[in-house]
Amino acid sequence: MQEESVLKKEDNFSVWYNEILKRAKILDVRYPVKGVYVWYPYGLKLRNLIYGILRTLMDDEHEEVLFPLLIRRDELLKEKEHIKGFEEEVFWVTHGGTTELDVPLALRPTSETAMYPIFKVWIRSHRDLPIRVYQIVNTFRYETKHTRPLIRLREITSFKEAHTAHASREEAETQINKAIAIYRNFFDQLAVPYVITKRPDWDKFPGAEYTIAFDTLMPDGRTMQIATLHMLGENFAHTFDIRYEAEDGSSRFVNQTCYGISERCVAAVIAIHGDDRGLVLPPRVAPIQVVIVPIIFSSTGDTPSEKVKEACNAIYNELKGAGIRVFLDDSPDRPGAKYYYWEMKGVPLRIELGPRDLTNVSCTFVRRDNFAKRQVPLNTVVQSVNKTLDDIQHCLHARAMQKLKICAINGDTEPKDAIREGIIALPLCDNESCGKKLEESIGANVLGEVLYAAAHRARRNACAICAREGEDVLVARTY
Ligand code: P5A
Ligand code: ZN
Repeated sequence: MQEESVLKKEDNFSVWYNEILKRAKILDVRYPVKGVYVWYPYGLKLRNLIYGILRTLMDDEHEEVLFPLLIRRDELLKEKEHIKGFEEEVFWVTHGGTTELDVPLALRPTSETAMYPIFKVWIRSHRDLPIRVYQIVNTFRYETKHTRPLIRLREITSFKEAHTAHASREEAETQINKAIAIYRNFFDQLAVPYVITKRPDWDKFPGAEYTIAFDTLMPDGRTMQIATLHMLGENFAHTFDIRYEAEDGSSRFVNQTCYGISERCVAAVIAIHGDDRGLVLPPRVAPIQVVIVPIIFSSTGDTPSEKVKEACNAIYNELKGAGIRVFLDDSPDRPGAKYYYWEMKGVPLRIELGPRDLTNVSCTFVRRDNFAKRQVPLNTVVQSVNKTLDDIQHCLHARAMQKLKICAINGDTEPKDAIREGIIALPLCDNESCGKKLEESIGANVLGEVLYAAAHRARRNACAICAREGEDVLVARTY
């Protein structure tokens, strides 16, 4: 446990982010392939707790499946719009040993073209619908923009993709709304704030009719897309000939949706809540929720030290019995070094217990989010821990929500200046050329028409570019 310098998150977020991933042992970036990384045990525990929430939410109305990693070239190329969007991003398997393959195989960049030919054979009649499946898999994208751990990967290790097929367009629309509710619930549990927008046509998913996206605001004032939902309509159904026999005997195309989340959700948790001392993890997903640090002044086995150890063990057992993820740090390091270490790891609550606490039949709670300290009687520890963890979860969420402000542009604010701070809202008509012009003039991206943004009321007003009638869109510099 060596002590390292304090990192200023505000000064240089990018340096802070990379250093935290390393110090807190989330991801090892030394793997010698560009854009692919190694999960450390602590990082993977965090990832699994986060994905456990997602899985539970998905399992409610979806069934888990597992499709192959390899996709035949001819299948991948079938949907014209889809492949136009992905052709520059596909990794190809061309050989088996030294033999060239008859049909080159793609490593899935996403699984539409792996799943839908099989949907075709699964779906016969209206009784086979709806299909609602998901999988959590690795996908590969040959990203040419600057790669970043958890954020822009060439191997996405935790791609949660859901795919649905319905008898009617209305049902597909309803499914999109249900999925939005699921994703909102998910990010709320992570205490990650977001805005929801409908992406402009030029930025929709290749092959989709329209795309809805969740974006969060990162500490450097840029937004990161953390989830997307796509209305596919009958596009892929026509390409892959996915039809069902309706009750009246007619043959109809299915309507489809798909929606996905990657380990960017882990990046968001780390980036949004962390501070100059390291990670700050929401209790809901912290691999260790409580760390107990015994305050022992001598190691000679005198009576007070023994009593302190006993009391710490008792608290440990009680908390563990109550289902709390607790760790007792009885290593020989100094308490100060332990505080420093567990703060860096983002443990939400520290319990210190020394001889003086014992005389008061109490222990000391120190919160990771605001460093508030208080004495807690030993006989109320479990309920106090539960209450404090709930409160930390809540406070982290509230604090993060406050940081996600939207600057509504009016006469007094210059978009070019405001965009440096974060997300702006301004009226735009639905003319693509106006959107593109705006993007160029301020060096930012149109996120899209506002579907949800806490504390922002969308306005109708003259388009910021052409003065025709327009409606508020959100605009930001993006990851
Ligand atoms: C939806 C699921 C799809 O691929 N097909 C199945 C649809 N959508 S998407 O927008 O292309 O990707 C879904 C989300 O994954 C994240 N993401 C990435 N994360 C890390 N590294 C990448 N290279 C990467 N590419 C996409 C984004 O959050 C995106 O919204
Ligand atoms: Zn316009």
